[in-house]
Amino acid sequence: MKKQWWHGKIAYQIYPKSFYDSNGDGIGDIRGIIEKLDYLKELGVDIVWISPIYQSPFVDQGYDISDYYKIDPAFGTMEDFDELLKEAKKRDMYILMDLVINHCSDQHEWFKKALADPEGEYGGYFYFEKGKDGKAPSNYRSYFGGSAWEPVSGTDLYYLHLFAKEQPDLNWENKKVREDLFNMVNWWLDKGLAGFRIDAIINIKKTDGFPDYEPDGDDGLVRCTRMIEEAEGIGQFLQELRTETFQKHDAFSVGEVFNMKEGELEHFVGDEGYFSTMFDFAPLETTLGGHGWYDAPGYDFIRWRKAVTESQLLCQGVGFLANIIENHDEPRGASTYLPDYAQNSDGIKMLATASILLRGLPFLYQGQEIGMKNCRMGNIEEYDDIDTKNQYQVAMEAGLSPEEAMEVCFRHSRDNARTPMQWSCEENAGFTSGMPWLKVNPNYTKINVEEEEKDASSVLAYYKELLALRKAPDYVEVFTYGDFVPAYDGEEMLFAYHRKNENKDILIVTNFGTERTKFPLEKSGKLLLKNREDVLLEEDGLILPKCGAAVVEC
Ligand code: TEU
Ligand code: CA
Repeated sequence: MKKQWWHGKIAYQIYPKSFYDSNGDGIGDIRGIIEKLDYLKELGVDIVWISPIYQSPFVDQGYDISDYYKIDPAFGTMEDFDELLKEAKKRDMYILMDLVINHCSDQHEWFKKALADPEGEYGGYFYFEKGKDGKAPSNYRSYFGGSAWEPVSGTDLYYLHLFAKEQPDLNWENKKVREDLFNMVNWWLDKGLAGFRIDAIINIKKTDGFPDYEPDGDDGLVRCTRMIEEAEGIGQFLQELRTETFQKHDAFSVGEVFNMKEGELEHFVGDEGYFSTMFDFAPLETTLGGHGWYDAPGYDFIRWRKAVTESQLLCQGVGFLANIIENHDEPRGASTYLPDYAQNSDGIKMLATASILLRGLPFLYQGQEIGMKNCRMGNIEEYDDIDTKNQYQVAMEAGLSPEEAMEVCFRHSRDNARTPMQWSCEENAGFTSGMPWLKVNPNYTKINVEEEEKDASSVLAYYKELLALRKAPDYVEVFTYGDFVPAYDGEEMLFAYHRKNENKDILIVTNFGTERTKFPLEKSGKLLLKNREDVLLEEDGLILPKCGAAVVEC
């Protein structure tokens, strides 16, 4: 495998609106990020991905961009951003932005011009289609509910939006669109950006003719991914994106890729792949329901372990996946990927050990390092997220009571990850001196950075040790390039694996069960890290209590 500058590094996602507010308006901002760079550096972070900070009407929290060349004033100015780049560089840190190019905002000037003249030049930037028998051109349901086609008043046309109606899809078949987007990407890379996280990218290739499919719900619609899955030829677009932009700058790119076709992994993340890496969503997919959040299966350790293991084995020798336990679209990992009895600080450290040492690029999400959890809201109005409001409705229509629908949101809402970062015991968790834009999780008095910095046995302290171990000069090679080899396969509640190369063999063992158990060791070893005092390495075996985790050099 070709060595790259980002191999062996640790990445961290910032959701800027909720990270740190420097001026008391209740909204996190760029200067807030600058103030916390030292905190991130000390944690062990090298690469920082910032969710969208471009000019936006915030229908979907910045994933609806109205000007790709401007910073939204809520976050600061371009000068602030340039300073962020400079300050990051000083600390040998790299900044990634979010590249949202499947769609833009309906307030983007391209779309305004397109609406004014759908037959004109800018009409060709989007998908305008004639309706069929007074109905939409096809029966797709958008990701956020309802038809993916919005009528254009005064015409017989509709425009396509796979997400909200305020997020019209850009027409990638139009060479002019691609050129404009590539120029924009290069403009940012020229500024000194290290790369991008690439949003919802699988959606850029549509199936010709927008055929109808068999409905999959009572609304007569079918999820729009049905059409995306049929589309052929996305590779050409992605290859062009890579050669015209990232490759020229040796930039890092991480794709948000759902619904990839089987057998395409190498094209996506191989040495000559479209992206440096892409997120591994296989664990997440074990938690998704068929019709919505309301029919999602509960957490199942065996299913989760199988998904992680299969992904690891699949990408071995092909490339690297980016490993996560949460992001801004998912509930908190500490509330999702742990059995109830393990939702405590030992369990959180155990999950951290299991996931951070996997083969691939670790991406932490803000607050994960202190063990932030899902946040209970009082009623649906307290949620901000467009998807949560939709899923609440979907749950109610499926016959759930309001209380049950709220419980579904508590388990799955994207706002679980978007509540303000918990910095201290002060009011509003020290996130802002003003009114936070979204509720602060009341557990901030116990779970916060300041307290955990004082406590050597905190989740935060453990994350620091874990990241330092992964990057330690003696071990970075094996943790980066070493193979993933499953261990203790027969043990029902254990997740264990080796990371191995010619020189080293590191065994990672985590006990998700309730029993204190002794496991035989083939070779003698040295304990590099443990999450509890009562994790013991003896001559002939390793003793792991419930929620125990150990890293052993064999
Ligand atoms: O998400 C893309 C995506 O596929 C989502 O539908 C995801 O499955 C959903 O959030 C689950 O509830 C990206 C961004 O990460 C997300 O925040 C944006 O809302 C979306 O694109 C549109 O830009
Ligand atoms: Ca602010």
